[in-house]
Formats: sequence, C-alpha cells, structure tokens
Amino acid sequence: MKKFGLKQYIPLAISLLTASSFAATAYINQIGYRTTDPKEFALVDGTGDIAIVDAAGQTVLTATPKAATKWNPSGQNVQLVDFSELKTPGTYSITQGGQVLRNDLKIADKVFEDVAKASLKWYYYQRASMALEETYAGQWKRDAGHTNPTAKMHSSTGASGTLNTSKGWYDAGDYGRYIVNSGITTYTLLSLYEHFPEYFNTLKWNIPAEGTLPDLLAEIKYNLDWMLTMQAEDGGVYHKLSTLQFPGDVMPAKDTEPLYVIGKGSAATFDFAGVMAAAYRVYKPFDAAYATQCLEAAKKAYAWGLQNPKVTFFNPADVATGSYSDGNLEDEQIFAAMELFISTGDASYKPTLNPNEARIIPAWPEMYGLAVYGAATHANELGADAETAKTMILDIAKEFAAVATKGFGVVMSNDDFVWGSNAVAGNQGVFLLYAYYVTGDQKYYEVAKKVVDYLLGKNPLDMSFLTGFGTKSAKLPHHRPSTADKVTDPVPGMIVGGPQPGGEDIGSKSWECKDYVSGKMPATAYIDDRCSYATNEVAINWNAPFAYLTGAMEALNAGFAPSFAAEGVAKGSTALKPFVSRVRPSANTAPVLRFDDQKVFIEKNGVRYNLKGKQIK
Ligand SMILES: [Ca+2]
Ligand SMILES: [Ca+2]
Repeated sequence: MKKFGLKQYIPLAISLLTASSFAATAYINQIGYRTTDPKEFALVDGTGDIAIVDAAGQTVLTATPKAATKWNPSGQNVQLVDFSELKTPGTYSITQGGQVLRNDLKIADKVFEDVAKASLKWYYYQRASMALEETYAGQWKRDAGHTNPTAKMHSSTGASGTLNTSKGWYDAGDYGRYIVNSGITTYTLLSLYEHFPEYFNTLKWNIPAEGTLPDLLAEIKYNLDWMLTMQAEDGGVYHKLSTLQFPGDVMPAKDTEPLYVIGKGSAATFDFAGVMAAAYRVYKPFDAAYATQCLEAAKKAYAWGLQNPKVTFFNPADVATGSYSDGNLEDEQIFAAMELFISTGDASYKPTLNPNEARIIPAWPEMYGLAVYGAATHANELGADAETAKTMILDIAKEFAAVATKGFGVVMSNDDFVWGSNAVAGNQGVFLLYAYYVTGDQKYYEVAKKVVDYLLGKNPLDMSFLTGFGTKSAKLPHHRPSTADKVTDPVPGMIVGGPQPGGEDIGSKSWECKDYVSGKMPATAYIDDRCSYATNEVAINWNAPFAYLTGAMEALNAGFAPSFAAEGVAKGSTALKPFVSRVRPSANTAPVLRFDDQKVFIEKNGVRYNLKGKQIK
C-alpha cells in the first residue's frame, strides 16, 4: 500500500472500517538525503518501530520514533525518526507494522546539486527583453518579452521623457521589475558566489555564455545590468519598471501595454547601493571596468540616499502593480553603508550595529540582517562589530536549533506562516548557515538542512515546494508563462510561496480562488491552483534563499568553506564551541515582522504596529 496524502481529514467512519486504515503517514525530503548528512523524517499516527527496506526487500535499518510532540502550525502530533545510520545510496521503502508507508526514500551523494542548479537556472527563465532559445530552455522556449529599449517616465519619478532600460528578471508571476525586491535577491545570489567562488567557478547549468563569467555571475549580471539603468543622473534610483496594471495570463511577448519607470525613493536607492557595492568585489577579478562602474554607482546612490533618507514609495493612484512599500528605511541604509564600507574601507561609510536589534532575519523590507551578515563575515574590517554581529546571530540561531528538535523538525512557528512563508523558512535556513560559518558548530548546519527537508517534502502538505522536483510538487503555480504556454509541466525550479492562512486571493470573481482556508491550519492553508497568488505564486526573492541553501550545502560537502569561516566548517575538523552570549528576548516575545498583501507591519505580543511604531488594528 502506498500512501502519500494527508490523512487527518479522512472522515472517521471510513477510518473505522478496517484496522489497516490507521496506517501512519511518513513525510520525507522527497529529493533525498545525502549519504553523509544527518537524516530525519516525520511520522504522524505511527505505532511502534519503523523499518527501512531496500529494493531487494531486505530490512537495512530499524528505528524507534521519538516521542510525539505537537506542531502548532499543523495541529499534528508528530514523531521524528532519525535514520542517519543509513548511508548507502539507493531507493528505499519505509514500513511500519508490515505496511509500506512510502517507497520513494532516496539516499545519494551530491543530493542537492540538481535542485540547486534548477533554482538558479530559473532566473534565466525570468529574463526580460530576450528570447529563450530551445537549446537552453527546452520545451519552455519562448519569444522575447518587453523588448522596448525605452520606457516612459511616470510623473512619480519627478522626471519626464523616456529612459533607456532593458534586461533584468521578471519579479514573480507577473512581469514587473522592482528594484527593492531585486535588492535582497541579487545580494543573496552575490553572497552565494562570494562565499564559494571556487565551487561556482566551474558549476554550469546551460545558460547563454557571458564572456568568461561563471554561470552564476553571468546570470546575476543580467539583472545588475538592468538595475544600473534605473539610476537617475542625480544618483537616486527609480523604484520599478512595469505596466500601469498587471497583465492578464499572457506570455511575456503578448504583454504589450506601455512600460513605465515609476517612483524614486530611499529604499530602492539604498538597496541598489548595497547590491552594487557587493557586486564590485565579486566582479573585480573578472571585469575591473564593470566592477568600478558598479562601485561608482553605489557611491552615487548612497550619497543621494543620505540627502533623501526617508523618501517612502507608495503606488501612485493610476498604478496597481506590486508596490513593495516600506516605511522603515533605516535598515536599508545600514545595509548600504555596511557593503560600501566593506568594499572601500572608507571609514566615513562605517555603520555601527545596534546589538539589541532583534529583526535580523532578512526579508525584502528587512535588510538589517544583511548588514549583520556583512559584519560577521568581515572580521578584519569590522573589528568589534564583527563580534557583535556573531553574537546577534548566535542568540537567535540557538533558539532556532532548540525549536527544530520538535514538531516537524523545523524552525517555523505559527507567526512564520505569512505571505511567502517558504521564503521565511528559506531565510531562516540561510541565517543558520551563517551561524555555522562563524562557529564551525555542525548543529547549525543540521538545522539549516532541516529547512531544506521541509521545503522538499517533510511538511504536512507532503509536497515538494519546488516545481519539477519530488514525488508530489506544485503543478499549477501562479506564474503567467507557466499558465499561458502550451506546456503541461510548469517552468521548473520555482519555489512557490507556500501555505499561509490569509486567504487574500479568495473571492467570487472568475479569477479568484474558492475557499481553501476554512478548516485548515497555518501550515496547511494552501492550494495548488493558478488562482492562488497568496500561496502558489513564485518570486525571485523566494527562490534566492533556497538556491543559496542548496548551493552552499553542495559546496560545503564538496570541501569548500567560505574564506572567513571558523575552523571545522566543511573540513571535518574539530567543531568549535558556540560563543557564550547574553540573554535576549525569546522568540515568543520578540517583535515579528508580518506581511499582509504587500504591506508590512510589526507584531509583538499579539499587537500589531506599523513600521513607524504606531499601533494598528
Ligand atoms: Ca526596511
Ligand atoms: Ca504550462
């Protein structure tokens, strides 16, 4: 008997028919487990020991599940099962009491290489202004979209006429290009290269060549080139490039409404400055002129930002595309300052970290954590602030590690199931890898790995959130090319937004979703349907942490460690003890960043505040 589905909603009458209906459900990383990694799956409604059986029918391991703990986001009582002892590559069945719970358990070497490549390759599929050729795109080949070399200046830019602007990545399921969301995305991908240059110098995934650049840097440059076009003469950076309204479900080439350059503000400008300062370091060995262009653009942007530090963007009345509005701009400023200081050594840029800043898990409006990352990974340049940054990371990472011993074995709690919850998970995982880098303590690697397990199937929906990969994965993402092409399978390598109970896309109109939230829990409020932009859309900033996690884990396991890493990282030598640190607010009482549509607010002790600290309903 194969059993993959959720079973908690099976009516009681049916489950009473025969005792065998009480079979447990095992939730696994459907892509597989690395031979040398710690391994764990989640079990619900289990009784007794489990056995793992190889393809020849031989039991290769028996294990006793841990005591059940309740996982609040799904309401399930979950037993975690450790099967780390099993290290032989192969495909296995999980059985309990003679019943086969599932038969798709895989163990392999380089187990995340394919998903890392696919999640990076997806950025190629999102390229604006160029055709995707069959030699690279296969059945997802398509015509070029948004090829117009100029876009009109919207009055919100304070400028008139047109701007030469092209290239870049489409942001999400729509065709907008937004500097703010490009900020965290591009930085995350740049940092993946900067941490593991030797590994990514040779890793390839069949995209068009860009000179002699490694594939990762060729892909990132396609977006940097676009970002560079979005800077005004005075240094300020325009907020976005989009049509006035979202297009229908059409291919990029059919979205022929006029493109506008819209808005100009501090968030876009500081994000741009930080990204360009980091790009300087990364591209310098390959193309000194391009690197200098990036650094000069960064300096110019930062100078404008210092003169205009609080210019908040709001959608003008005639514009309905993504707003990416953010009322708190100090974190964007410190991110830019940190990157400029690291790249130039110029003390006038040097920011000072606030050791009490608790909102340091990065998200698109929440860039403080990237400044903490910058400080923690540049001890020589930052001195005492590098130690402050390490302490800030470890205080939270220790809590994450404790939380992940229970429930589904992930960090996430109810509050994390916001719009784009899979990116919350992903960024928690990246955060844990930084804790691993700065301590060498394997514990943090293991907890970060559990995040990958969650995203690839060890979750109450029993599904891989990466399109094209896993026994059961999203088939109908909210992604216009996947909807409008004539191809059955969605574009591969996309992390969908994931479960969250907001139900913002539910309604009675033809394009809206029917109720998929009632009776569900935060971690199960999800629908694999094109209508669901609130749970099943894709976005460049949601793919980036997943790509970072899986790419970094492949690099680490290939023996590469970041140059700044503590002893023990990736090299199998003695792990260092974590740093001792002071008490901080617990995860339960610390302020939490929440998202509602594209608005952001802070929640603390159940009370919501806007980003200026004012209480809201
Ligand atoms: Ca912010
Ligand atoms: Ca399709």
